[in-house]
Amino acid sequence: MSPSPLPFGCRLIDFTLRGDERGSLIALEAGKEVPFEIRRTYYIFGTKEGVSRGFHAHRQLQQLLLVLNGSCRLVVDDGETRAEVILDRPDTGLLITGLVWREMHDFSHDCVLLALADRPYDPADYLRNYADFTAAVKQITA
Ligand code: T46
Repeated sequence: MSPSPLPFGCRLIDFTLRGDERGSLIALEAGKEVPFEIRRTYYIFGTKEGVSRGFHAHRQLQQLLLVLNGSCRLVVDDGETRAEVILDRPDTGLLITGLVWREMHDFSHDCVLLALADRPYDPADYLRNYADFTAAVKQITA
């Protein structure tokens, strides 16, 4: 987990592990563990060694990211604070809301990264250029 302060709009959420003698189960419900209505889910797996992903921010999208298996390193950045978060256990998720630049690195070969999102896919919601991202941050903080 990240020992440094997280950017504005980012929060780590610990999920309740419902384990018994058979193994483990985690339940995620909108309005409970997930603080928004879930409109979309997607997952990233089979990421090739050395490949990084992301490198964008979202104008509106809220997401909860967690690994179902394996690990990866996330870089999150609100234009002022930049932090690294290692996701390596299925009982912790990273909530990202607001204007946050995100990058994903160091995927383990067995990593399955799950995203729960509050909106359908919309390419227009992406800021794919860091300069456009910082300009958008300046606009909302002006
Ligand atoms: C994010 C990080 C964590 C779709 O058709 N529908 C979808 O819902 C998504 C997420 C992607 N796509 C298509 C668009 C691209 O042709 O799948 C392809 C790969 O998407 P992208 O390059 O955006 O993937 P990442 O890993 O760079 O970013 C993704 C999410 O797009 C993004 O919202 O926050 O994971």
